[in-house]
Amino acid sequence: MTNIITFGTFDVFHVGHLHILRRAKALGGRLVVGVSSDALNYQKKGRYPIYAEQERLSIVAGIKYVDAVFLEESLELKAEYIKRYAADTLVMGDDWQGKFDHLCDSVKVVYLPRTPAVSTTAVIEVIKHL
Ligand code: C2G
Repeated sequence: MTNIITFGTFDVFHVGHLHILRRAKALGGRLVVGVSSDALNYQKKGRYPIYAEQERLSIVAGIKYVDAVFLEESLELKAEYIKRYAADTLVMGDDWQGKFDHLCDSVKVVYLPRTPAVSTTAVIEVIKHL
């Protein structure tokens, strides 16, 4: 059975997030999702997420394509997470194209096209202007 792993913040969960999880699951058997911690998000984006990590973990865990979730605490720990969850395929959106190619000795790395015209930033802008 294929073990697929993917990562993301999934803050203000939207249809782009749903689509990538659906397409990741469609590649094989079991889908495990690393959800970025609040601290990692602060490091990456210079702000804390809208939804706290426990809420984002619960939302992603509730998606029918997802078999298990865990907290992603560092971008540098991908190889360890891949080993821990015995993943054979790593899926990421193509905004990360090439960024994880160095892991190709331990997993098949697949970049899927992002869903166009939907983002958390766009959602925040719409709400700001209501
Ligand atoms: N995504 C997508 N289409 C969109 C928006 C996002 O396919 N319109 C995908 C991204 O490419 C990513 C996943 O949804 O694969 C999660 O996106 P984010 O929550 O923005 O995740 P990010 O902050 O990029 O964190 O270790 C990697 C990071 O944790 C990824």
